[in-house]
Amino acid sequence: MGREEDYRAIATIRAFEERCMNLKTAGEIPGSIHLCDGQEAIPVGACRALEPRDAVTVTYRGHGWAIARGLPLVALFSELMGRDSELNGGRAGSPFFSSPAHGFLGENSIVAGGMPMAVGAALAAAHDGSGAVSIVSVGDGALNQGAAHEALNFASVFSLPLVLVVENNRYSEMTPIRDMVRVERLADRAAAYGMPGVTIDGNDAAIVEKAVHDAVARARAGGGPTLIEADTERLVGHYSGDLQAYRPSGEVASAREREPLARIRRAAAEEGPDAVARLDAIDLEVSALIDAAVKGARAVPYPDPATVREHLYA
Ligand SMILES: Cc1ncc(C[n+]2csc(CCOP(=O)(O)OP(=O)(O)O)c2C)c(N)n1
Repeated sequence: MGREEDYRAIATIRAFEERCMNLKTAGEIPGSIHLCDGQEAIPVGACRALEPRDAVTVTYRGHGWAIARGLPLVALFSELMGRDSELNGGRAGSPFFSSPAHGFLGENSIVAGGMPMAVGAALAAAHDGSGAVSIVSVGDGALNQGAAHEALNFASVFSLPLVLVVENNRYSEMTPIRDMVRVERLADRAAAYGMPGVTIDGNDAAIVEKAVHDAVARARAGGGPTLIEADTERLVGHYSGDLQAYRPSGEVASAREREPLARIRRAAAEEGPDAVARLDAIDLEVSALIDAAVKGARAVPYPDPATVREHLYA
């Protein structure tokens, strides 16, 4: 994929997320939301390395994965707005989108909760001989959960077709990862499970695509799981109400120099004004796309109150 395709895919997620924040502030999205601004190159690169039969499981910071996996923007906005969307009928909201039709097992608000689920999908794929791979994304803090240990050990022992992407944005909520972990790289932990671990630049979609492609090929061939640690930085708070007082001053400004869109723009500027103009044109197209999607979502009705007791299993 070329520079402009990367830019379009990442800019679409960025614009979606920025609009989400506006809609949240305007009261059109209920509850808190967790944005992935700055981390978009990870889902964009990863999903390019997947096939439709593969299963994707992510966290509450999963809007970017849903978009990269091809879930429709109108459905995503209307689900976020609690409307009767074609995804989960407004029941899932921001942190629990799912769409099996898109190979998207869904988001999960429980830290590391997606990992045993993804192992289950990998186990099913191995059992059925479908050749499908299960990919799961979690944050750096999630690797300290017991469920993460159990999932990785199980996947390794049974050589399951699992790819774990750890989006290392250096914070677990408001706690820096360096205060919680005594290994230099989270990828080093892979050795304890007997699986390969790699650390990559998560702000470059092509690098992510290559790493996931290699891990997927290994998994499909029966080689078992891989842990990919993708370095990145979030440009916004942990959640929509986070004032980020715990972040050193200047940290976000310096992250803005390394974020994926800024990098692509720098490369275009070196090439010349035509290349920059093409990116500007993409920005306009993306903005129109998002405007239209929000308009479409606003036209979706709210669920019928008479259905409130449907989909309950307790
Ligand atoms: C089991 C569990 N414990 C605690 C929480 C509260 N919580 C929500 S997000 C979060 C931090 C997770 O950080 P990380 O895994 O690094 O992901 P990031 O938010 O940085 O993407 C915590 C502790 C939770 N949702 N689930």
